[in-house]
Order: sequence, then structure tokens, then C-alpha cells
Amino acid sequence: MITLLLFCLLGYVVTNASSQTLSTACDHKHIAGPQGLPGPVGPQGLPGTIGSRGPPGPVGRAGPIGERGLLGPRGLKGDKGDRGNTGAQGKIGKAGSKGDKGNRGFSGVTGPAGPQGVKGAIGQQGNKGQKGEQGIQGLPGVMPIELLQKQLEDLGIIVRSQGCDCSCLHKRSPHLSSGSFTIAFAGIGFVPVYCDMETDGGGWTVFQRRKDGSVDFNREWIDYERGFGNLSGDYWLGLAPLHHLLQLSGANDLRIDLKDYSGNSAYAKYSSFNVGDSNSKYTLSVGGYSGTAGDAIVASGNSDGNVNGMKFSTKDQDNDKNGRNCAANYGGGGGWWFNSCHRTFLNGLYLSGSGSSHIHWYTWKGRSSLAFSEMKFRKKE
Ligand SMILES: [Ca+2]
Repeated sequence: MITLLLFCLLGYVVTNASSQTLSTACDHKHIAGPQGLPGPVGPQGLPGTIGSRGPPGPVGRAGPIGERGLLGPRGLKGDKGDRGNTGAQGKIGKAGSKGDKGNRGFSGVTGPAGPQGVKGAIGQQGNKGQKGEQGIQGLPGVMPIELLQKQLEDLGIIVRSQGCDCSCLHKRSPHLSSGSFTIAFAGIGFVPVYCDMETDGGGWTVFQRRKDGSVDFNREWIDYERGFGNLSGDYWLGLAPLHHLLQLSGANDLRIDLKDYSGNSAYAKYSSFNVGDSNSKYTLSVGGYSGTAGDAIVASGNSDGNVNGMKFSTKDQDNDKNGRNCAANYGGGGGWWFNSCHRTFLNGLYLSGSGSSHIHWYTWKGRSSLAFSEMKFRKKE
């Protein structure tokens, strides 16, 4: 810019009258006159004044990279950092040495009583006593079962036979009267039973009877499992022996004889009958009704009362289908194969009148109390 300005100033002075191009370039305006004669050379002009300082030039290119500086002073200590993430789980260590033996535990609760043992052998004969007055004739004394069997078999009576129940005894000795018998079964032991040798051809093993209310049927599971009562009176054989006897017999009929307080009688008979083992809670299987009392066990007209396929329940063991405990709330404490709950109930309260907790057979007498019931089974022919 400075150069251009100087050039323009010099050009104006030297060629003022003839340089149109410079005048235009330097942005001065002149009007050309008529061409005259050349004049004499004039004196040298005075030096022009120094122009003002031009604006700064453009930024130059970056210079070459300098050498690495010296190590600066050590910085100040920084703030403490955040806690790091949890590390990965380590490997399982080796097993430690065996610990000391623990203290002795508390004594366990006493278990339920075991089943009744086998009757012991006869004791030694005592010393001879003084002769007394003659008494009334007594029952035969206790003697070894083999001797008793032989003596009675000599008389034509079988009282003990391996694995032979009432139907078997009846077949072997048709002349036998109804009564109590002790039968030995391999693997089970001696089972006292009552045999009905008259009804419907005889040979029935009775496992339930109500006749006078002398035995309380308001009982817990253990009693219903083992049995209670008197063979010739009110009596429950027990679920465990009942199951075993039915197993030995194979296929069985069930018969139930009933009487009301007016002396009327009726019966129900079923062509299939079984009771499962303790694991099944002695589940009842029954069917094939015939008789005069109506079918109050399976087809009573109320599905809640169908007890075929039901488990046995007692007041202390609720295996029924009801939201409550049928035995405790509707059965007077007696055990039975309840559904939700029952249309017949022969282990109920031995009372007159009527009620669902009384002994009753719905299809015969509704809820009216019955005076007699007897449940029995017999091996099929
Ligand atoms: Ca229940």
C-alpha cells in the first residue's frame, strides 16, 4: 500500500498532464487541455512528506516446533477418589478340620403303645390246696392253644385254624354256632373275632356292632385302628385287623343288619367291599348294593354322602372332605368314612330320637336313631 501511494504521488508530479491511466488508478480527477509546446525543464521539486503507517500485515506461518522444555515442579496432592467396585468372588477355601462332637440331644417323646402281645404260656402248677365246697361248673381253663385245638377238634369243633376266618370255619364245620373265636393268622397273630354263623347262610366275620350303648364310640384314631369293645356286645374290630382279614380273604361281600326301636329290621348288602391299609387311611371301597334298607353308603341321593372311596376319619384325624372335622362336629366323636359328611353313620351316639350324630341309616329311617347295627364281611364263594 505504501509503495502504491508513493508511486501515485511521484506519477502525479512527473506526468500530471499526460498520464490518464495513473490518474485513474490513483483515483484523482483531471480535465485535459489543448496540447501546447514543450516547456523548459523545471527545477527539482522538494521531497514529499512521509506517509502514515499502513495497517499490520497478515499473520505469518507457524515456526518450527521448539525443543522439549525442562520437567516442571511436582503438582499439589489431588483429592481422594471414589470407592472402587466390588471385586470378583474368590475361590472356595479348603475344608476346615472336623469340629468337636455336639452335646447329647433331648429325650424324644414317648411313642404310642405297641400292639397287644401274644398270650403267654400257662404257668406252673401251684401247690395243692384244701378241698373246697363244690361250686357251679366253670369255663374251661386256659391251656396251650394246640392242646385246646386238639381237644375241641376231637369234639368236632374248630376254634383255631391258620388263616381261616369265619367263612372258612363255617365251611369246614357247618354245625358251628355263632360266637367268639380266636383265629391265628401268619404274620398277624391271634385275632379275636365274632362269627355270625346263621344270617344269610352264615360264615360272616362281624367287625362292628351296636346293641345296647354299653361301649363309648367317642374315641380317637388309635382306638379305631386297633379295635375296642366286647366281642359279644358293642364292638369295633379295628381297622388294622379288618384290613388284614380282608386281604387274606380276597374278594368279600359286606352285609349290614339294622333294627329300629320298634323292632323292625332291614339290611344292606354289597357285592364288593375292601378297606385299604394304614397308608391309605383305610380307604373304603364298596359297591353292588342289594337289600331292604336302601343304599345309604354310595347312592343315597346326596353326593356329599357318598363315602365310597373315602378315607377313615376320627375326631383327632381329619381325612374327610368337609371344611370342618365331621367326626368332631357332626359325628358325636365317632370315627367313620366321612365325605362331607355322611348319609349313614353307625358309629354315632347311641341315643333315641334323631340327629346326624346318632346311629342312623338315612335311606331307611332318615336321621332317626337305630337300636341295633351289625357290620360283617364274608369271603366270596
Ligand atoms: Ca375336614
